[in-house]
Amino acid sequence: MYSTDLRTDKEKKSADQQILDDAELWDTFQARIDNGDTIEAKDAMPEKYRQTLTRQISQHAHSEIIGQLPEGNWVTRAPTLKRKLILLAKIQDEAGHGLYLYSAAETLGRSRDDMVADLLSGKAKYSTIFNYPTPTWADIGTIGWLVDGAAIVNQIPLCRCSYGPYARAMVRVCKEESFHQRQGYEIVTTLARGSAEQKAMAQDSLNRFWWPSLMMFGPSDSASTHSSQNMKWNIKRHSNDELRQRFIDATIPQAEFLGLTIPDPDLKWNEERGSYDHGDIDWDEFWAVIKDGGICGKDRIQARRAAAKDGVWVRAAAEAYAAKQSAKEQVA
Ligand code: FAQ
Repeated sequence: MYSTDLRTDKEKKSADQQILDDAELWDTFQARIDNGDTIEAKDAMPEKYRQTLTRQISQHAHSEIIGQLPEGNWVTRAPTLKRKLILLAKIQDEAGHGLYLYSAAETLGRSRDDMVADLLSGKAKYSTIFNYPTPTWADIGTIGWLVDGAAIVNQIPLCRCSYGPYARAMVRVCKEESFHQRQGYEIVTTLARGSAEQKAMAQDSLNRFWWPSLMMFGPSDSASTHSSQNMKWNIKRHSNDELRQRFIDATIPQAEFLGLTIPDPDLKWNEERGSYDHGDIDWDEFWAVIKDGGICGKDRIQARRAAAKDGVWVRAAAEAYAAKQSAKEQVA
């Protein structure tokens, strides 16, 4: 399709040249970061900065797109017309987030087609949370409450990320995620205040999604390969464990308010730290889901491959239309 990398070929070459040759560039670049500057698409930047951002933003975009699938499972079975409309709107928002993010990543020089090809071939990562199934309606509430909740805690600091196009995309994404979180919490509240069966359904969903939601923040700091460099570059502002702890501390009172139990017997308020201590996260499960796709990984990729195939004619029509319009403009 179309690249939104805004640089001319000459500018790309000269930026690349600078990156390779100019050790001073690293110092100048770091000084700009330390000064709190925003880096824009046309600015010279170390190749590693470009690569790690392309990696993170494209994984983020893939997560938004794949993230539509667990919820899409409930569009035809939402309990009321109103719930169905809200769910459809939320899923559409996730598609929009994917598009802003692919566009932000394209400004770094990779085409959307290439990034999507990596997703469809199974090469690219996306958040492990979306490889868990959604067998009950309560899961739609829990996804909004916990998954969007975790996404907000993780993404608010990204609104101050040093790379301008990503930071700006995150501002709008976060506003929409806040609304998603509230609609999810409202569904869970309705279930928790409903019949014994409905409350049990909400509890069961919390039991299944709690630990995978904690894994959304990435591996523990000691196992995180990118954190220290990315924090130096102001891409990340906080470590994985720090954000995970923030999410846990914010979510426990919400569960208490609902009369639901967080499935962690080791949760305990730590007076000294002013924070909750929690039990061990099963990192073997996390890495296994990354490696093998867990319960739903194969289905998720299969669904995206089918959508890409079914959409060939739509993309061809859009390209033909764009070509016609541009030919018309040239004549006029
Ligand atoms: N799943 O060195 P780190 C959403 C990988 S959007 C899979 O700590 P980093 C909206 C990581 O890529 C959810 N892989 O990496 C929604 C790296 O592998 P690599 C997505 C993971 O980048 C809601 C390796 O482990 N959000 O929920 C995961 O510094 C509801 C080592 O890790 C974002 O993408 C994982 N959970 O920190 C949609 C936010 N965690 O690339 C629909 C932006 C780590 O070297 C419905 N991303 N890995 O092969 C970030 O903030 C960061 O990239 C982290 C990971 C925090 C995810």
